[in-house]
Amino acid sequence: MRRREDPRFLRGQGCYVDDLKLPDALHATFVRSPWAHAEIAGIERAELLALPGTQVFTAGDTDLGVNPAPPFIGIDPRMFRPLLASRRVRFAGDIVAVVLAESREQSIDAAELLAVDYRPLPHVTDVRAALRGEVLLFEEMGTNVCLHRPPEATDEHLLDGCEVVASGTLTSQRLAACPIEPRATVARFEDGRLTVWLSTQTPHQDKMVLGMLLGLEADRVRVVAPDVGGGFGGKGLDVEDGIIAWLARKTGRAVRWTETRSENLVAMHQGRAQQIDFEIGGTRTGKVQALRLRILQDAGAYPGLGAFLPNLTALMASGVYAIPRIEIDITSVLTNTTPTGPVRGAGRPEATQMLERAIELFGAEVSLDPVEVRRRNFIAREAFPFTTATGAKYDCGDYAGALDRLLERADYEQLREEQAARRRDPSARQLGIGLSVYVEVTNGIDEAEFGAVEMTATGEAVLKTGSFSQGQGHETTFAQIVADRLGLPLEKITVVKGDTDVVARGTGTYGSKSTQIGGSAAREASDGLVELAKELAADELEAGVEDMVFDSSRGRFAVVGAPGVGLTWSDLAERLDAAGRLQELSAEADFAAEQPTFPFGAHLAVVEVDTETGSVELKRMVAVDDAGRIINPLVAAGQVHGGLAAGIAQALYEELSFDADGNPANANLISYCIPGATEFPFYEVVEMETPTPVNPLGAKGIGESGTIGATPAVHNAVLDALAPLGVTHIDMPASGERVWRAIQAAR
Ligand code: MCN
Repeated sequence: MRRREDPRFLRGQGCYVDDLKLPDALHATFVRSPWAHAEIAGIERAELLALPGTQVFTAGDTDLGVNPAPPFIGIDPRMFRPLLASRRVRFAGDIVAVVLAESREQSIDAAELLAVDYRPLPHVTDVRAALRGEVLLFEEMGTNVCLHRPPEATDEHLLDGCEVVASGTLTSQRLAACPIEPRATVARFEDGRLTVWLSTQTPHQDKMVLGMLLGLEADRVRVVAPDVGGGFGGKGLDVEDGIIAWLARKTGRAVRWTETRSENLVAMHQGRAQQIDFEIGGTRTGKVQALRLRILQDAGAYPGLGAFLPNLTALMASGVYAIPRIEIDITSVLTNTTPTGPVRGAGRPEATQMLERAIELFGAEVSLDPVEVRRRNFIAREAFPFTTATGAKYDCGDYAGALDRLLERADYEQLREEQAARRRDPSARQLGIGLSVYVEVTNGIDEAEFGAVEMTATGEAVLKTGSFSQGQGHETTFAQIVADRLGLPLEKITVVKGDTDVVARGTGTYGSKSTQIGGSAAREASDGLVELAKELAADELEAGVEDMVFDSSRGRFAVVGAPGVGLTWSDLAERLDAAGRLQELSAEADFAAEQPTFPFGAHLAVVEVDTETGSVELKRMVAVDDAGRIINPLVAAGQVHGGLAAGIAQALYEELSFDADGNPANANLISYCIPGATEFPFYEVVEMETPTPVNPLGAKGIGESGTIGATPAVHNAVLDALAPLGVTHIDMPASGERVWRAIQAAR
């Protein structure tokens, strides 16, 4: 089944926030700090205000306070981010003022005229240096550490008794989510009510936070998310949106803002930025017994979700392996950089990247092939449900099965033979074969989702879902779920999402949770509607409800023993509509699962490395991804493809960095190397379905799986190619100059 939404997108008929026509709207441009760390000594606005029709607002002109971090993280409120910086800026991109004008061009020109007197301060962009606390972002705190979670009980003897111990550091570099549509916001305040059109993943949560920020009751706020051109974890209510909404109320005019690509690359939260020191120990026969981790998270200038994400890394630290003893210390630290937060995978890729490197190093120490060392440590197929030493309760899995399928498809033995042949000729481009076997958590914080199904007078169904699609294809897959339960053709199902006035409640889309909870809610609401309709049909047909049967292949209600007597959905809707009772033909459900789900898979990458230049070419990418029962194989494969691209990109291309002065070094798509289709081989995707017992669909999430598995497979492949040269460590992105330098160093 092809995606129903694609013709709209492909023909340019999508409607994004920037497409909304509001002729009377003021345009906003943010004035952002060019300094990583500075005092604001003064702001001179006379020249700017000389331009007709311009207004400027600094912290002192607003009554906006701080943007609180989510309460569950446990951050000291003294570190919360002011919506507008008042006395100090803490990263290049911090907002100092916002300028309004009648056109976008005018507001950009006017913003250039604001003269801000900055007194630069010493800055720190390196997380280990920030930990030392020589430069402090909040002096009153006396530290840059915003969150520290030591192990429950430190065991100095954790690795005692291990015959072999391997150690290292995995740096998961800073990444940009890089949605093709940057952030965009329009706000209007009319008759005491705020409407905000937002490019977001989470309309209902944004409505709640906007109400809190502006002191508005819930019924005074409406959030509408029209089409959204990608989020990848990066989108949700941000400080800019709070300011735009405040300005709409203040000025009484609609206010709009669409960021530029460069603004997006310095101001939207960034992902990963984690370093993990690991020690892995076990027996000489290759059985892992203990793992000790020290996780250092760069939270950026102000702590938010980024500070929390290493908790998910810790949860997933055992991966697909049965490791009896695991000890983890988490420290999140502030630096003078863009704040961090979720980017596709959000905390879980780091765990897999570390573990799949650690298991390789351990395997090398005990002279086992990468396949064999993994096999000796897998959680066995029969062991599920399985609780890891870190407390993750895995629902179901078959890791050995995934690896077997992968190796068969890739023809592993033959690949190793080809590699050996290349190694006999040092002038040849060397072949690297990299593996990863992963498990990840979806719906990780165990949420509920809302769904309602209503019948129209013509017998068509409308699903209102609290999930939100930024490109995942819910208009197709959620409609399939409803069509299947109601026995209606897909064309008769409409999926409505993203408007908080129309959809009663919701949590949105992230953590690959939509299908398992939003899809299950859609299913339960559909089933509820069928039960209701049975009663209504029984009334109409003057039969007992116990005698009604529903034929889900045709969407028809009939009386037992009298198959000729029956009503289709449209018959029933027509009758109820005529009686003014159509609204009775609707049902809703809130679906909460008992626990998260744990999709898993195995990936294999083949790279060719030119050992003279360091150039790396990815030749093959084979992927087995098991997300339980699949609703739509084509959509799921598309999700895997996108995920693989993102995962490969981290291994080989993408990195956000800061120069010695704390300037962002990658504020455009020339220097931030997001790859395109030409950089990727054809993917070889192998299907595998292990339905989960956790929800009625048997579905787990698939939106991030490809990303999580691919990065370590490709990273391992590059190191595998370089192994004969003595290279044992290389940071990502592992290609080009970095590979060349590693080779030189080893020589
Ligand atoms: N699906 C399926 N069978 C399953 C699981 C999923 O057919 N067993 C289908 C779903 O019905 C849905 C799609 O695959 O159409 C993804 O579903 P799911 O895994 O439930 O993930 P979500 O819908 O919750 O999407 C979130 C996930 C995340 S966290 C990021 S980040 C990400 C991703 O999806 N961002 C994306 N994929 C993206 N794809 C696009 N195009 N744009 C983004 O911003």
